Formats: sequence, C-alpha cells, structure tokens
Amino acid sequence: MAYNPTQIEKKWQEIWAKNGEFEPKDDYTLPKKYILSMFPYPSGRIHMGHVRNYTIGDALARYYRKQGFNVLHPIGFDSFGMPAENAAIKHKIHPKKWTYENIDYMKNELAVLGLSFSKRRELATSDPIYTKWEQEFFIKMFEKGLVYRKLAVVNWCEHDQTVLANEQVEEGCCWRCGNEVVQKELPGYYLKITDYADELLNDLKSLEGKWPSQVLTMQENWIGKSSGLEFKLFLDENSREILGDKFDGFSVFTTRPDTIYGVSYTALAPEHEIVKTLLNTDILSDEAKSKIKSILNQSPRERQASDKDGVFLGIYVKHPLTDAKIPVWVANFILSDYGSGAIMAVPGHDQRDFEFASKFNLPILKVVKTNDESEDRANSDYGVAINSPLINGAKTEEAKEKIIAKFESENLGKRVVNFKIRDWGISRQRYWGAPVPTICCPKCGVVSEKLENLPVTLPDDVEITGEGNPLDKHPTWKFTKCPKCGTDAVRETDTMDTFFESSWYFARYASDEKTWDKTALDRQSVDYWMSVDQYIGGIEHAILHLLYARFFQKALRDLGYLRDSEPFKNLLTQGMVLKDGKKMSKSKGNVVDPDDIIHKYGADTARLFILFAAPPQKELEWNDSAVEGAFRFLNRLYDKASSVKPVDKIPDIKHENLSKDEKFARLKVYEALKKSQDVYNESFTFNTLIAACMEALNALNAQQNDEVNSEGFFIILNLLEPIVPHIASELSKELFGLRNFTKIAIKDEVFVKDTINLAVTINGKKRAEFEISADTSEDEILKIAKEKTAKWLSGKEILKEIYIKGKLVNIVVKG
Ligand code: ANZ
Ligand code: ZN
Repeated sequence: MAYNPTQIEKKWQEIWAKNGEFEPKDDYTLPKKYILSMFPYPSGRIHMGHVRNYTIGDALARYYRKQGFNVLHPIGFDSFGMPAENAAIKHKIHPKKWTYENIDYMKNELAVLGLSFSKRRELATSDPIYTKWEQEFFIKMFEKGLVYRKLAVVNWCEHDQTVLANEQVEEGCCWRCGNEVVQKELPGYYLKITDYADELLNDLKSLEGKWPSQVLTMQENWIGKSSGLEFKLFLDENSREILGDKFDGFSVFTTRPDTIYGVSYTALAPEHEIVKTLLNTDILSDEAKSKIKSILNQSPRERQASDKDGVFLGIYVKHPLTDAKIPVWVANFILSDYGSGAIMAVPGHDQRDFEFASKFNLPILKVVKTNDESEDRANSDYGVAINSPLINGAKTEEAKEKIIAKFESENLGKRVVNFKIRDWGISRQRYWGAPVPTICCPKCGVVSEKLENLPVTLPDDVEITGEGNPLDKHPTWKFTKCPKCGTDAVRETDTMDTFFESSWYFARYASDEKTWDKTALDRQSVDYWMSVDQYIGGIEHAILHLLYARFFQKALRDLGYLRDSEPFKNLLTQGMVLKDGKKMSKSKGNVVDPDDIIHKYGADTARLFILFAAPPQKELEWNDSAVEGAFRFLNRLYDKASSVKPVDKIPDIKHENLSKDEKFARLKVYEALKKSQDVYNESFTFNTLIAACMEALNALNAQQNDEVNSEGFFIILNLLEPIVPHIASELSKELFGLRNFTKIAIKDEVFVKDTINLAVTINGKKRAEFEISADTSEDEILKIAKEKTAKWLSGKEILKEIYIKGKLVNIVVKG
C-alpha cells in the first residue's frame, strides 16, 4: 500500500481527539513540562510563521509526553485589537463576528497540522470571562497605585486614531500601520512598570543562558538604568531678580560627576519651568522666543534627528565648586522627562555638549586625561582627573565617588539612579478591547467598578466608522451610577491596550479550567504549572510583550495571584520564514499558504520540512524541492516499514555476532538516539536529528537482519514521532503494537569500534599506519607491520619487535 497522508492523518487526529490524549493531568505529583508557543492573533488564516512556531512547540510537547512528563501545551487567541475594527469599517462586519469566525477557521487549520494542544484550556482573550478577571487585576492595581490616571503628552497614531505605548513606537512610526506618530496631550491610564524597573533589570541575570542574549541586552537597554549625581545649581543675584522668587536654581543629573570642573555652560529642556517663565518676560528677544517655540513643537524624535540647537537664556548659575559664572541655555537635545530635564554641560567629554559648544563658541575644557588626545570631538573614556583641584590624579571611578561624597556631605546633592523606561500607557480610544473598569463621578472623582459588577462588557450595538471612539458615541452605554455614592456618573470609554491581555494568558492556561469562572488564577494549579518551561516565539516581541509579561508576573505575584517572579524559564526565538530571501508577507506577494502544502503532501511533510530546513533560531528559506524531498523521505520510510517484521517485543540483539553492515546500521540508529537527547533538551537542532534518522534508515536498508531492522525501526519511529506524529504513530502501531515510548537505554557496545589504528615505528621513527580488526592476533599484527615497512627493513637486522596493545608496533633494527 502506498503512503496516504490524508487518510493516516485524519485517522490519528480522530484517535487523539477521542482519547483526550493531550489534556494536562490534574496529578500534581507528576514531573511537569509547560511548553508554550506564543498565541496567535486571529487574523483569519494561519501563515508559515505560525506553522513553524507551533511545530517547534509541538515537537517538544510530544517528546516530553513520551518521556513521561505531565505536559501542558495550550493554545488560545489574542483576540482583541484593531484589525477587527478595521475589518468592521471596511466590510461592515461586526468585530465580534469577524473575530470569532476567524478563530473557528484558524482552529480548523491548526487541527489539520496535528498539533497536540489541550482543548480544555483553549481561550480567547475577548471572551467576557477573560475580561472579567483582567478587569479585576486592573482594579486591584488601581487600588494599589500600580495603575494611575494622568494627563500627559502621548504618542498618537492619526491613522489608527489611538494612543500608542512607547514600546509600540518604532523609529517614530506606529508599530502596527507604520504611520508617523505625533504627540498629543490626553488623559489616560498608566501602569507603573517603573516601580519594577530595578527588579526587571536584576532578574535578567537569572535568564542568562536561557534566553537569547540579544533579547536580554535589548531589555537591559530599554530599562536603561544609570546612576549618578543630582545636584542643584544656584542662580546668581541678577538672574534671581529676573526670575522672581519662584526659582533660586535648578537641578541637574550627571553620570560623570568627575567632570564637574569641565562645565562651561548648562542647558535646560524647552519644557523646563524656567524656560516657560522666561517665555512670559521680555528678557528674551522675539527671535529667541520663536526658536524655543519651534523646538517645543517638535516631537522628541524630530529633535533628536535635528542638528544641535538652542538659545542663551540671559541668566547664569554659580559653579558649585569654583563659583564661576556659568551661562544657562535651552537646548533641543535635552529631554524633558529624563533626569531633571536639565544638564551640566561638559563639552570636553560629552559629544552632544561638544557639538553644541562648537556651534555656539562656548569654551571646551579638558578635565580627564586618557590615551585619546583627539581635539575634534569629546572624549568620554575613563581616565585620570586633571585641572580639577579636589580630585586631580584620581581615576574616574574614584573621582566620581569623591565628588558624590562631597556633595552629599555638604547637602549639595545626592546619589540617584535614573531609568529610561517609562510607565506603560494602556488607554486606547477604540471599541474592540477590554473596557477600563472605572467610572467618573462628579462627586467622587474616578472610582473603580464594584468587583461583583465585572465584567464590564462591550455593547454589541455600535456603529464603527473609524471616527471617534464608538464607546464614547454610544447613546446609552457610558451612562451609569457611581458605585460609591449612586450619583449619575459616566463610565470610562477607554479600552485597554491588548498587550494587557497577552501579559497574563500563560498564567490563565496554567489555571485549572474547572475554576475559570470562579477565580482569575487558581493558585494550586498555577503554582504547579508555572513557570513556562519553554516559551517559543518571534524576536519581534523582545521588548513589548516579553517585558510587559515579566512586569505582570511580578505585579500579580505582589498582589498574591502568583508565586514566581519570572514567567518564562527558557525562551527560544524562532527565525523568520523567507521566500526568495524576503520575509513571507502578503504585501510582498511571496506567501506560501500552509493549507496548500498540507493538501498536497500532508501535515507530516510540512512539519518535517519546517524542522529539517534550518535550526529553529535561524531564518528558514522556503524551498519547494526540499518540501518534495521531505515527502519522498516519508514515502521511503513508509515503504521500507513494509519489509519490517512486526514484533511484540523489541529483540535482544547479541551485537558481537553481527556482520559489519548490521553493526553499522545499529551504530547509526543509536547515534540518532543519542543525538535526540541533546536536540530535545538543549539545542533544538531538529535538522541534525532528522539527518541522523535519515542516515540510520539508509544503513538499515543496506543490511538484511530482521532483528536489527525491527529494533532500528522501533527507535527511529520513536525519535521521529514528535516531528511527524501521524505517520510515526501509524507505523509503530502496525509494527510494534505499542506506541508508548519506553525509554530506550543507550547500549555502549554499539559504539565500541571493532577496528583499531596502529602506527609502526622503526627505531622510534613513524614509518607506517594501518587499520585492522580489533581481534587480530599479535603474530598477525607483527607480520603485517613488517610488510607495511618492508622498504625500511630490507637488508637490516631486526633486534626487537614490540607490540603495544591497540597503539603501535615498534621495531628496533641494527645500525
Ligand atoms: C555631564 C557629563 C559629562 C555627562 C560627561 C556625560 C558625560 P545616560 O547614560 O543616558 O543616563 N543628561 C542628563 N539628563 C539629560 C536629559 N534630560 N536630556 C539629555 N541628556 C541628559 O546619560 C546621562 C548623561 O546624559 C548625563 O551625564 C548628562 O550628561 C546627560 F563627560 O553630565 B552628563
Ligand atoms: Zn460618586
């Protein structure tokens, strides 16, 4: 019979579904593995990136199940978000209908791949029961001050008509649509991720070697910790008069207090209060004012892209150590929301300050001596302090400490730590999201909804036009009573950033589904299953999702919902799927539809190709002939299996009695077995395991021993089952009647080589080398050794012949 993937795959998928084989067991004494591929957005169709992601996870899940672990391998849908609304605008279909139809369609597509997902733990984040608990988290965080509301300048995408978090702005553009992001002042809710900045940074250490180092570095830079000195610079008499009693000076932050003697000017962000005050006086010329205003109109990104620019403000401060008169400028490169929004400028040692000073002819002083003597730029290297009375001769580290100590002891300043990371703005002005569960009461202010009233659900009867917030425009939805005092009040119409949902879905999966309507997270099951042992997903989430999820884990831990501090023990970032060197994408028109491949060759071929074409971390180039190659291999496996004698016990083979070819076949089979242990537990280089299985199959083909064949097939089918589960299950059922993997011991005798390499030396000089069967007698060996070296021996008298077992033959001749 020929290999018929359609039939085999359908049959096994039905068997698996009927037996509920992939459901996690409730026995919490078993060793467990939690294998998780990042869940999909229900865009409508599965693409090759999904196939790759889920195949990798599935191979691991199936492997661990065979190894006797209790495995949790769930799937769900990240189902709130903008595309549903865009579809509503374009095709006049309700976002809910669009989303859930897509989910149904994609579930079927995934099912065809034979993925061993738990059915019982399936979820969609737009399910009201999911929203309910999410809103509970929001309220608990709100009560704890971990969520707060503020009016702030936010990133705004005109195209998507919504706010974006800092993490969602990529090079100044919207991460979703690519439109340029503008700044807008809006009220919104923020998550205090900054409260966890230090822990988020420190815990990265515990992930070293388990997460890709690239991801760890990106997170470290995003968190952006720097420590230094913050101190106050005092205005001189004249300047104080100009500014009135409101200010006697301003604070600056520096990471290089050791360069303090090199300060030649100071600079403020244009948003600084002092600048605001001066804009209302006539100290500044109209020209200066309009320049400041034009900088104020630029986004931080535009400012960063422009040349250094600024204006002298006509005021001075006193140098804290030398009393020198230092001019105060406003500059476009000072960030208003970092440090104190003001700096001491050291153009000799800070490149930005150098460029600014060069443009405006401000003095450039050198106060650190290093090996780098260049005059055309700032030198920020560490070295030894010079021209700095209090610290001359001190190395940078020591000089920093000395200055900090002096400022602290004289109450002039203090050691501070600053972070780049900003609180996470989660308000979105869109319909298809989880409503923020607060109510604005004219008497009580912003009040959270009562827990017993959760979930706050979306109204179904909305008109989605793309203009304005549909919840805000709804005729009745937002009008309610204050949960505290009962007065007429207005419901919040912002919905939450969808990253809120994806920040805890993995914990929800870990929670026993029988408790899903009673509690957010059932501690007993969550404590057993969490953390995720292996997380698999795209590198594009290096910051966004993976940072938010780590923050949520810690915040929920502190609220008593969870135990662990890190959600994902190990992370594998899979490479992209390419076609003709470019990322497969609709816009490039180079998409290969997984459905087509599965239809033509079956799911096992698709899975085999995906895992064979490249190691999972690397990019994978689509290759039609390699897909056919994978299909041919499965055909060969299937054909060859028909020549294997069905057995009900794995034969016990006497290795020493085998022929050379039989021994070689066994060696190849056991090499593959050995390889599988490293591949499934460490390297995930499935391609090398598949190659080893192919070699083993070839070696089995080259011999005729039935027992070797049976044993070989038993092992190979077991090794391939996680990768090509349908065909492997079919064949091992047929041949061995047993499908459960009994752990096969690695037999050392298979690896014992039956030949040895011998060197022949004459008077200590190596003259020949030969390979010979290990059981050859000493006499025979000496005879061959002399034959191999005949030309050096002819005419010489042999004094001694020594055979050192397994190593060499030494011959001593006269003269
Ligand atoms: C003087 C100095 C001398 C500095 C020197 C650096 C080198 P990170 O590492 O990013 O934290 N700075 C402080 N606040 C700023 C703001 N709001 N906008 C722009 N720049 C600001 O950088 C800290 C350094 O960036 C600080 O140390 C300050 O310049 C500048 F040889 O102070 B430094
Ligand atoms: Zn009230």
